[in-house]
Amino acid sequence: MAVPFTAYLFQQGIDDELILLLNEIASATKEIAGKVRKAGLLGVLGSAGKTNVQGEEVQKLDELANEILLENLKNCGKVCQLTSEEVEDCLIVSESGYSVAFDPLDGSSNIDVNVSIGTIFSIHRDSVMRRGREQVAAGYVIYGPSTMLVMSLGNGVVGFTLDPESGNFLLSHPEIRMPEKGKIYSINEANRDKWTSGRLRKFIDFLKENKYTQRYVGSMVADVHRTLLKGGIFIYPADRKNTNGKLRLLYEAKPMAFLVEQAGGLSSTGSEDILDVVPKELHQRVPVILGSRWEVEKCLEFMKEN
Ligand code: AHM
Ligand code: MG
Repeated sequence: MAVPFTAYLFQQGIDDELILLLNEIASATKEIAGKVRKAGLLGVLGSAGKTNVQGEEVQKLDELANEILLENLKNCGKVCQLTSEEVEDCLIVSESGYSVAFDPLDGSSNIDVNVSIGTIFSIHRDSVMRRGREQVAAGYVIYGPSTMLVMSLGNGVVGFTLDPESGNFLLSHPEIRMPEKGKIYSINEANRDKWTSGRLRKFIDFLKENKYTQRYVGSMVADVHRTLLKGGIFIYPADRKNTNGKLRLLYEAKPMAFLVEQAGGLSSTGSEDILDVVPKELHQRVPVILGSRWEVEKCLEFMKEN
């Protein structure tokens, strides 16, 4: 019998506060998974008719997922600060404890078309405004054909699959290690002419010449999940429209970079390791390059060439 999530946490020698907090995240995401599964029947598809702090259109399910996470985490008694993609300011809950940054429902453009979406979370002691290397835990839940919770406590990466019968997350991937080199690149190539780095175009051409194939879901959780399991490279670069890239440091780039590096891969903004970036703003964006060591190193070599 596969190990249930809570039993796994008790085996890790982490403090009870963190166990409780991670359990809260697991139960909130199970609730979100339930809504996602029945979205077309619950009348929660489509736009909520407003834009968020970042000027992006908010979907009804974005809002619902955000409320579920905020409610669970505010009331668990272990959290001092909460930061969400959907909320402008950091919510101060208490003086000390853990801080959580989350993207309640990543991949918003895929909600209405029944394509994988997810929740991403990053946990620090006290403040989220810390370098990614200092995360005590990070992970995501992918709402795909299976619902999976993938997480790192800083000692490798593990994956749990939600068992619909028992309603438990069960350990299905006890050790996720990325291949050193893959065969897939993942980037929104429609933006090619807008990328600010011409050298990135050369790198993508190099991958094509070397028989790589392309996969791009447009949900970071799904694209990173595949990259973790199959290797290769995922890139969301700076372009003329998004001069620092599109993805947010605190609840997209930093937790995913932590997972990738814990699984033996690499991450970079193009100029430094994502895990070394010191956050300056809550909703700060950074260019993201992450994946297998071989491809990320090769990409950085190309980016440095004149
Ligand atoms: P979201 O948090 O509003 O859903 O936006 C983030 C998403 C990522 O999941 C994905 O990697 C990216 O946006 C896709 O953007 P694009 O459609 O520009 O390729
Ligand atoms: Mg997102």
